[in-house]
Amino acid sequence: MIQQETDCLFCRIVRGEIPASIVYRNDHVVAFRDITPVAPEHVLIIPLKHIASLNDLCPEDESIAGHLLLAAEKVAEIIGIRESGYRLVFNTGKDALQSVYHIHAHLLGGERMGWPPFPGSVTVHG
Ligand code: DGP
Repeated sequence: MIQQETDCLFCRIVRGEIPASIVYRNDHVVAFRDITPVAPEHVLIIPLKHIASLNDLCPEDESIAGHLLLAAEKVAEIIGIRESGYRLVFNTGKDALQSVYHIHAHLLGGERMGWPPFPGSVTVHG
């Protein structure tokens, strides 16, 4: 039995209660198109298990973390950007603007990106 939350938006997508454009699914993760894409290709990869953020990932979730990364390459292949390249982003917490508290990797691609991701910003340590 996979641990889920009744009211979590992404748990509801996992259960099929909210429609989503599913790109890939296996016994551990599901990948679907972001409703507000910020790149020509923008897919979210989430675990079936409800885990709020990377900060809540436990040692027992090690295999889930691996499945998220393994799914990224499969999704990239399916949507045709495996060779052209892609970026994975895990927004975590308020400074990163995480808005849905169910771990998700944003898989972004489909055009040449910039690096660093914050052009013009000043790096402040401490
Ligand atoms: P983040 O800000 O990192 O927590 O990203 C959450 C993403 O979830 C955001 O890019 C928009 C997306 N999103 C929010 N609600 C829905 C939804 O109902 N369906 C889909 N497909 N994506 C959603």
